[in-house]
Amino acid sequence: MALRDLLLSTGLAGHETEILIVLGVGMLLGVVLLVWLCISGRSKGRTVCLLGLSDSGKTLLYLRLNGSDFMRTQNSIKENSCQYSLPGEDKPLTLVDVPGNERIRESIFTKYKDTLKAIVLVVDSFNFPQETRSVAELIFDLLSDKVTHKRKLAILVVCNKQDLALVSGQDYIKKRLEAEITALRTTRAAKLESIDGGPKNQAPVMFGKKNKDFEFKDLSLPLVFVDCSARGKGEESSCTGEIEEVQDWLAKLS
Ligand SMILES: Nc1nc2c(ncn2[C@@H]2O[C@H](COP(=O)(O)OP(=O)(O)O)[C@@H](O)[C@H]2O)c(=O)[nH]1
Ligand SMILES: [Mg+2]
Repeated sequence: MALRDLLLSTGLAGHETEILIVLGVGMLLGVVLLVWLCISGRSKGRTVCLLGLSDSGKTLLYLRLNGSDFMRTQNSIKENSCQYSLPGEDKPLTLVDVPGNERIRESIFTKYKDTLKAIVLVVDSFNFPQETRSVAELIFDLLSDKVTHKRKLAILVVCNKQDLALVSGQDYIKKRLEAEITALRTTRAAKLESIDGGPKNQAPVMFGKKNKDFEFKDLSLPLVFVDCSARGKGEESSCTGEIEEVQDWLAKLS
């Protein structure tokens, strides 16, 4: 009755059907917009995973980013996660410290894939000469993953333990990894061909430039190397981590 009075007063009486159609379409558009906002909001994601081999210093770096003093850490089979606030940003990032064990790493990483924004890949610069191949394989797997490219993940390679004497710096580590990934590209491609008669069936994502040695600068993703010491120098009781470059990089993730 009230609606009819309203329509009479606005001269729209007799147009009830048209008005209902307009209202219905409006509501439908509203629902579609709401669903789209939810999906796109989720796909933006704010998770940053700390990945790396066991003992590279992921957990200590994670604790340091949380403002912690030096702590003795233990290998874990469960991830740690926390909210990490950025200056001038309302929404915090979710930092996830992913255990280094390969099998556990894969299952936990898969759990966070859909909300990933960036990866912090921690490298033990001291043990790097013995671990070059394993670190290269980890980066290779990450760069061949569709999700990495689809989500245009930002990647930070942290060359940790720079407080120790005689460690390799980021320039050397980067060059060695480029050479190792170049070699891996050849062996992996040959392996795929021998398994299923050609790389087309389950071809991983190609990265870098074709017919050219692999170089990080050829990637279409933002990938940066930094030196870091999650431990810092001096006694355990008083050492403060040198992690500013990691913090600066995180602060630039918007
Ligand atoms: N010297 C030195 N030791 C570190 C540094 N970061 C971590 N560690 C040590 O390396 C070991 C493994 O660290 P942890 O954070 O547990 O490694 P994760 O297995 O990658 O989580 C621990 O004994 C840490 O104290 C660093 O920057 N310098
Ligand atoms: Mg750990």
